[in-house]
Amino acid sequence: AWTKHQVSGFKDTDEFEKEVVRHVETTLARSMFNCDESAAYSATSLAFRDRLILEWNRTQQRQTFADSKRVYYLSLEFLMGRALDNAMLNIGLKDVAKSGLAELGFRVEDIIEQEHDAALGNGGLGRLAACFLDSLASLNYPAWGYGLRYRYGIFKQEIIDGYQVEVPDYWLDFNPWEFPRFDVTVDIQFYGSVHKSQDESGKTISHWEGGETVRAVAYDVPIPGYATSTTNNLRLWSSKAASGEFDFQKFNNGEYESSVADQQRAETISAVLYPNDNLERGKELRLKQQYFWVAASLYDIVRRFKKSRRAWSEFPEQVAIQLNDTHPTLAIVELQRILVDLEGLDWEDAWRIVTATFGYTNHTVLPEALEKWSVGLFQHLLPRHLQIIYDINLFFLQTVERKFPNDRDLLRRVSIIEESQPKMVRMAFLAIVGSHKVNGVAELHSDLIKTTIFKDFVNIFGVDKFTNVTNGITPRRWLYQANPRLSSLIESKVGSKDFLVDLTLLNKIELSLNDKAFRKEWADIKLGNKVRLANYIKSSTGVVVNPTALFDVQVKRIHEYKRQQLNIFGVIHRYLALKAQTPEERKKAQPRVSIFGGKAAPGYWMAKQIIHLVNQVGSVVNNDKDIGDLLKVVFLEDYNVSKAEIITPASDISEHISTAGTEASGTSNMKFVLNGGLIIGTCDGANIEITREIGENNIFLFGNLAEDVEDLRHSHTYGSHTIDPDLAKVFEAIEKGTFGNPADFASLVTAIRDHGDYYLVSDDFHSYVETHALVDEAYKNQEEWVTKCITSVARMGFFSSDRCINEYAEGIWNIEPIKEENQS
Ligand code: 26Y
Repeated sequence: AWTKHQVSGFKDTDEFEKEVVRHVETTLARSMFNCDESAAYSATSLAFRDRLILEWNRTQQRQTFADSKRVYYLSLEFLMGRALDNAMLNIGLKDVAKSGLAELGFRVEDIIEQEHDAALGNGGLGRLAACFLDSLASLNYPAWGYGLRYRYGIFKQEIIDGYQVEVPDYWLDFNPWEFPRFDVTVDIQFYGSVHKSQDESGKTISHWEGGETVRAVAYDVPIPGYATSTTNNLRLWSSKAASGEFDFQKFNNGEYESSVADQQRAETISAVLYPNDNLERGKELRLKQQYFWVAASLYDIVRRFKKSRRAWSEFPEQVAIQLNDTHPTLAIVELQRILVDLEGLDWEDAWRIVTATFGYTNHTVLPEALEKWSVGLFQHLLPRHLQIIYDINLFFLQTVERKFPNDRDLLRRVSIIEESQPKMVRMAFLAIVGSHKVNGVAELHSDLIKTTIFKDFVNIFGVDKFTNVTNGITPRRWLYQANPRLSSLIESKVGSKDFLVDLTLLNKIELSLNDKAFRKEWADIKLGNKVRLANYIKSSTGVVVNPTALFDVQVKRIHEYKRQQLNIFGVIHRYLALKAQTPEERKKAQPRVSIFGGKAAPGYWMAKQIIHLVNQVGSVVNNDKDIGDLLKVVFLEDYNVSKAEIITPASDISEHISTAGTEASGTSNMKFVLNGGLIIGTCDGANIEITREIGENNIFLFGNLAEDVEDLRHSHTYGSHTIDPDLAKVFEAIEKGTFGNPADFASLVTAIRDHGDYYLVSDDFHSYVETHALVDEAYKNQEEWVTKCITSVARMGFFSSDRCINEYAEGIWNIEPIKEENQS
């Protein structure tokens, strides 16, 4: 009977308008007479949210009835960006909203602009998690994401006098996309001590007692699939004091400050996202965040499983848990604790369940990014977990010993506990031992982890435990949403929007390669996107750039291994070369705009120096009358997801130039090519597979190969290290003060000249500069260039996150889609 009361949401412009007005006047308690863009944004979002939540309910019901296996994606970062545009497009009602808003006196673009990015992540790893959620829902997989509801996401970056300044990103003022679930809470324990007792049969039982308790409260974010009613859930945990708002005892005694302090201490756990990307810092609060989130999520997952009244042995047939890097590795220990201490299972039975449940994705081989926690910190914060880790290690080392007797050095190398001073828990090793599959994120990376950092584990567990799932990106956000004009041009050639759900259909546009009108429209769209970016550059930096110049883009986190320093040294080299030319010679030069963007971790000195140098070079070059439009250099502040949606479609060439063997995959490389830009890159990460797909004529590769990096580094330290002569001239210019006080940039120069050039900037410089010369020449032949771009886009089908998620579903999770009956 209740079905006849089910709300169905709006279907047309009229109904949409009614919903918006209703939300303005009731939910927001404002009158339509003073409805500004911000209120219109809120009301529009609420109208869409209502719809989503109905779909969400039906999806959850359907998935529960189906009673099949679910996947849980555990990630400390979800870099979602804006939700409204994505929801409108995935639901298919953007046109309805556009006309409805127009009738109310608003432009849909302005309303979309009102939204604050959900920036709960640092970079690639967090954005990958967001693309995965979109694909999981779009492919109708029963899946939940679990993360932390940070009060402050990644900081906002301001550039002041050429330096990065960090400003807090408070984003929760009014967030229509989340549902607090004050009834879904879990109390999480920290500190305390462990006591043992014996049951009737003489079995030892461990009790973790005392310490302090913090309450986790669930906030749910609906995740709409594209062109499907499936709406999955992202559950984010927020921390608060477990004993209610105040300690009334203290409050009654007049100790107001201290009663409030307890509450604030609890709320600190989910207060802020750690802004380090690929750099581990070993802070207690970070470990607290990890356990808080993992324990709440597992409690939730186990609670759901228990409702089915199945035997524990069936847990892995109902539940797959994917660990996004080692950050959630404590989940392995926590599940073992639940099964052994709380549910009374035998250690071996429990461990079989645990290892069958978990999969671990590695995202980096950089030693400074591998998580390690001191045993002392563990003992203090999570005493029972430390015992369990020691037991896991003991049993693991026993099996190693049986397989490879008398190899003491092997045991030392693979031990989960590093016998250093102080002793450390190696989280990656724990993740490998506790999972049934370990995957890298691009072919080269997956090969590298097998032959370097996890080599011993391949010998111990066999090679089949290790696999590759090359990353992907969602074409919904990164083509349909970010580049609507290109998307509809492609649609006109493919004959439908089906390429948005089967990206391999892009190959159909290669048939139109010689279609004049198509090529003209293609070039026109790129120019339009460049004009839009040029306007943005003007309004945000004041620099005027010529939209017909070659746009050269490097936007990503600032890191020495990603080599923005190579890029800016290359720009300086170009500037010096232009300066040395006569005005007549300069006329032949290809005009360029070098565009940089990205955040530096607040404590990463070298990264901040790089930002400063880029800005200093910009202020010299951009004001040099000899140079004019031939070269402009801009640093776009506060690079984030919504800015990426403007920048990516406007690129002619983008830079993916990490030292070979250091970038696990990269995902922006895929976004740029999908948007009709070419790339210059090293043989690293997914660049290699992109080359294989699009053809080597369509990419500008340069530099040393991963296999030669070790020898080169060795020769820097032990041989004679000579700096590339062109790079030496760049250093000379810097040291002469061409770009301001040379002392400001001394560390960037000496890292290369005097401290071993770990990232091989000098070794790759010549090849880099030469390859950029090839880019200039190629760009001058616009017909050839457009051919390369169209051909590349046509061949990018492989890099959809849909393909990627299907590989995880089949090869690691063993889950099946659950579709609504009447959906095709
Ligand atoms: C330990 C902690 C400080 C830490 C925090 C964040 C360690 C690593 C990270 C983030 C890593 C990250 O973003 N890695 C990137 O993952 C992408 C998705 O797989 C890859 O494309 C990219 O190459 C890799 O750098």
